Amino acid sequence: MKALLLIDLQIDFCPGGALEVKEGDQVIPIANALMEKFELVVATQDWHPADHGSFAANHPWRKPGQVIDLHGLEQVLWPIHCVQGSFGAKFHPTLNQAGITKVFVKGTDSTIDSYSGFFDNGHRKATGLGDYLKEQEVTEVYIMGLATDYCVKFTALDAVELGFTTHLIEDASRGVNLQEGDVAQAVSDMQEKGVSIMASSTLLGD
Ligand code: VGL
Ligand code: ZN
Repeated sequence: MKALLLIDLQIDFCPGGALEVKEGDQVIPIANALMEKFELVVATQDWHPADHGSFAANHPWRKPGQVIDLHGLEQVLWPIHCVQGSFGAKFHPTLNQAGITKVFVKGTDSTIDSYSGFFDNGHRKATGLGDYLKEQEVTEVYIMGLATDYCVKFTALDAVELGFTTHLIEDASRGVNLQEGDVAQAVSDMQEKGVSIMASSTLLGD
């Protein structure tokens, strides 16, 4: 069984959002088209409490982009984004939500961030995604979404580690590029760890 994993296709990661990813909205039509090709479509949703430790605003005098130690883990600080129940945390309005079988939320613990859709950044707690995919007898995952250099990357690396044959749909993903070259580096890191890099056209047949 194959599954399509849609990573964080939320308003805050699209242009005009709180943590906007350049051209983030351009992957939404690709997601909608790809859904038609999969029996199982799973989405992740970044879903932070307002007091989340990844928000610069929750640390005295800190600014987005700075790096701190958050309970023993290196943490990049972000603008306030994807707050539970907020407008920006919603899926992009043109995403075909009816095509999504199941949603897994992440980043719900204030004390730790969660880039991967499978585990928090300390690999302390699972979101349930891994067990769910195994229950569904999934062996192969196709990953796309936002952002290539954070949540997409760490989801793909965990997928490999969990034993899934893992594909990155590169043109259906966009990155933050906090530093120039971060996206290219993320793609090569994924490839090096066994993720196959592919284009949506391979699945869509165009
Ligand atoms: C993400 C930074 C902070 C992502 C989520 O979805 O890639 N990046 N929270
Ligand atoms: Zn986040």
